[in-house]
Amino acid sequence: MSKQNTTLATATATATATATATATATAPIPAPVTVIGLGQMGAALAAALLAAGHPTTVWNRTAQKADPLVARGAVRAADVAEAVAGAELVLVCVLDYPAVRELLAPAAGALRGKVLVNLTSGSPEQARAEAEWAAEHGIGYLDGGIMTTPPGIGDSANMILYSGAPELLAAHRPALAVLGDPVDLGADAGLASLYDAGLLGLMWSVFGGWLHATALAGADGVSAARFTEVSNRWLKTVSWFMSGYAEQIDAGEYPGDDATIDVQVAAIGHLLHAGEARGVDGRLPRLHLDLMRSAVEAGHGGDSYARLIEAFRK
Ligand code: FVH
Repeated sequence: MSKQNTTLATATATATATATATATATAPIPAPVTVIGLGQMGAALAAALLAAGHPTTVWNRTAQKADPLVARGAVRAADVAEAVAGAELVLVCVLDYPAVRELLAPAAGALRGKVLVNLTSGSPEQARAEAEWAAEHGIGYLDGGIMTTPPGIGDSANMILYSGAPELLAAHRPALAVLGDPVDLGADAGLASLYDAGLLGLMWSVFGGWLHATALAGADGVSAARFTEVSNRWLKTVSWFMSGYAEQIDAGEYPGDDATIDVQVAAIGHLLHAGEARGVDGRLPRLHLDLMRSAVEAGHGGDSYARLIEAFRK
């Protein structure tokens, strides 16, 4: 080896050793976390935390649901107060908000000074009431909306929506990021539930349209898999339309310079006709037609589809 190469090799080895030592020195030690509620979702949350090396304390009303997690290293608490004592960060994921309050009210003293992250689904009003209850008891509060199912926990491609004190999310981001990509919606604790409810509505509308269209294509022998390949590409274009329409909605102006509602009323006629000819249920496209007609009757047929926001605002 030439002198120049020897020097380069030595420098590279030194840099690698330094980088490894620095990484080792700065690698955050996974913080302890408590998980209350070990249904399908709570168990997935606890499993992801354990897999990432977080000391994890668990509690569930039906105690044996903790067994598989205890076998993987979780600590089983005897009751909620003992569970809460196990960590500064406490996640709760049970059936509904009444169950959350029923569980946590007797442990309010033990929760004081800790951070409660409520990943139970509920309404914005319930979330705001829970945040108030937590504040009254000196408990830090974040409300969360999990935008995936249990198998999707631990995948950063999936969002978990948070609202409540942003500084608490910032402080506990490393642990929460283990569960999914944390999305900060701001200080109003109700927003995670509001977004969650709205996004589920969006999902059901998409599912409905996709199932209707899949039935239509299937009537002529197209497999669901083949039709869905094309549908998924189409959804990317649709999301592009949505971004443009969102700007129109925020501006309160709906120029029909791409496709007018009048044109779409005519187009939906083809969908209805194709469905009728194949015996496919037409309730969903008729609902869309109904909404479009209300805009046309109000004199907005020349506007973009985004104008229909007004039908929903009523
Ligand atoms: N599963 C999902 O895909 C969704 C994704 C989005 C978020 N949701 C919400 O998460 C909450 C829990 O859902 P889950 O799927 O874990 O539900 P289950 O498997 O049915 O587990 C329910 C747990 O709740 C406990 N529980 C129910 N009532 C009480 C109560 N009164 N006191 C104490 N615990 C209670 C139940 O305990 P046990 O029956 O095992 O004893 C389970 O731990 C939910 O808000 C979803 O909307 C999940």
